[in-house]
Amino acid sequence: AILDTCTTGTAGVAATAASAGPRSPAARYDAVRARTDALVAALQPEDMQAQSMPDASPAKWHLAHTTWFFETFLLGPNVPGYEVFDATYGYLFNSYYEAVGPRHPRPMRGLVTRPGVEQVRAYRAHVDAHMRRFIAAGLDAEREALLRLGLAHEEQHQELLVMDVQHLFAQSPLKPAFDPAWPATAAGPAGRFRRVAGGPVRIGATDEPFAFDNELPRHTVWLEPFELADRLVTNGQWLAFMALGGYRRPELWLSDGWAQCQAEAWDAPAYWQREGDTWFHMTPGGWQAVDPDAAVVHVSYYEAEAYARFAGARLPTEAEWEHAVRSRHDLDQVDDTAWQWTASAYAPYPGFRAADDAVGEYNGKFMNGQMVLRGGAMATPPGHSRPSYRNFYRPGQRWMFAGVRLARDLA
Ligand code: AVJ
Ligand code: FE
Repeated sequence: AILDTCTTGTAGVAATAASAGPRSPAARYDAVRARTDALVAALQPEDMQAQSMPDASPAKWHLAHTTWFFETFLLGPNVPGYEVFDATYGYLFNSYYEAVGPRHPRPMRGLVTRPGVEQVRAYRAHVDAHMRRFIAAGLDAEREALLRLGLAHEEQHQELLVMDVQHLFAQSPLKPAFDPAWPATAAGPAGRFRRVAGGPVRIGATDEPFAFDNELPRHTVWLEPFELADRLVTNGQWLAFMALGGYRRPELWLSDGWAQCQAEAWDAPAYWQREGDTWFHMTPGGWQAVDPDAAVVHVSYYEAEAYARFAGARLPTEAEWEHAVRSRHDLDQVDDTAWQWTASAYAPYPGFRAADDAVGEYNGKFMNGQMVLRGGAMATPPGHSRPSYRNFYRPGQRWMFAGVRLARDLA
């Protein structure tokens, strides 16, 4: 049995969109930075140091890396005479930008015990002071766009931080809660299929104040009419899949998926563990009984795809998903509980060209071997996502908040 959960608590994290809205650049900057600080306020320094797997990063690294992004792409090139806070931080906190220089190997981030959390906080304060001065001096359109990128970037890391702390805490026998006040996943009846008209449809970012480069160019896609579920697949439906041998029937699975299912002995979504007759799972709210009426979370693309076949359905393409959400307002937006796997490989839109500079490495170089997820999750900062938003992960990954919305061809 699991010991009493111990709790940390991040209640009070702003529930309003921090980077979006009509507010001034200075106010948006402060709101995003403050939201990160609030997210980690209840963590202990030791919680912020450990790295539980190569895909995850220590919370301390997230705090420093997001700060490094502003220092490297905003302050360095634009503030004459700006001196970096510490000359070693470029090596430590560059994530993947080849154009910026070499970096510490990702799987070893948890071994970097210095700088400590207090020094990283000082780094944040230093960069914040310079960023506030830089923003106050006035931004042209290009710098304003870079600022929006930096803020959207930090928001992405806010969600990654929740994912990574959850994964870390799941390794502990104490199963601590990232936030004991984390809202329970919305429960409800199983979804129904809704008909969506096909035809030539426009896909991609419209006139939002900010979109990532991978959401452009906006372009036309031809869709046959189809059906899309108005809710995500629930835990109860997933339990039926498990009971009927879903994890033991190779005919339901893609070959690569079946290989990973076997190699890692999958028999349930990530974080699920049976105690007697009851399934429990790790959530940001701690160790909880699985609610059959809540959306299933922490399944890989391979599992989602196998489930769809089991259910006599399929996953929607990303264009179907976006068109449906733009045209059918009865699709349940509450289901932003979990990102939704699509059948679409993460690839450039027609005419996409990444910028030539280091910032061009942000999304474009990852357009290979990954699948697109649409929607948003409970850990996604409010206002961060949009109908054209393209999240992406490798098909076997499942520590992110990923669930399933089914589609169907018309009979
Ligand atoms: C879009 C979530 C897959 O985790 O690498 C963070 C977000 N990009 N820093 C990732 C991201 C640059 C990205 N994902
Ligand atoms: Fe990053």
